Amino acid sequence: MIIVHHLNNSRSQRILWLLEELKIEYQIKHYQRDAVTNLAPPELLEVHPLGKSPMIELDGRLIVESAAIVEAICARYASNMVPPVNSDDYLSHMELMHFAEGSAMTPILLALYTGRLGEAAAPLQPRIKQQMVNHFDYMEEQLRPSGHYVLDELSAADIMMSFPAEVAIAQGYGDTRPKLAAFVEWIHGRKAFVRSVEVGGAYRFA
Ligand SMILES: N[C@@H](CCC(=O)N[C@@H](CS)C(=O)NCC(=O)O)C(=O)O
Repeated sequence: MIIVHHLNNSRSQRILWLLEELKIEYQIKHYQRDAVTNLAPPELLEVHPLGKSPMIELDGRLIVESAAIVEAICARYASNMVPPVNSDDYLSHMELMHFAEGSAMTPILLALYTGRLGEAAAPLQPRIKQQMVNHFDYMEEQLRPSGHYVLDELSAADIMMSFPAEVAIAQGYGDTRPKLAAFVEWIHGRKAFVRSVEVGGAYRFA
């Protein structure tokens, strides 16, 4: 049995999307962001010292970090969503699984936090903006003619890349990145994604 500790409007949405795609039975424990600070509620800290979402329980084992969660679910239920270990595609898979959180989210979060500093952050903004553009260009360029990352059908990398791609589109970077815009449109049109929003609660990037 899988339990998803799901924070509204968060990276946790892609875990619900994956589980809906796989039609696996699971339960959701819902957590709501604070209306003023937008931070996770203290209840998430009672689950794990990081207090972040997503987290899942897989047969009683708590797993944190989106990429580890996606890998664990795919290893158990959907090995076809990860390329064979010794293939070149597997290296591309690993690169993007790490890129999605380790690289793409860095300028996104820097922009979010420095945006609250007003003029004090002005000297940092050109570098942050340049890094966002660079990372979003790479995300555009890495999409295959089929519209997917790594494989020509839905794979674990698509699940991980969905969140930074959604942020890019929501922030207006899709106008000059048509493949990225089409990728997000494709995700949002999938029945499994629509169901994931129905069960997860309103999602501002959908
Ligand atoms: N690298 C982690 C990031 C987890 C993370 O930062 N989650 C955010 C939601 S998008 C969160 O829980 N934020 C609430 C808070 O920090 O209070 C992952 O991919 O799971």
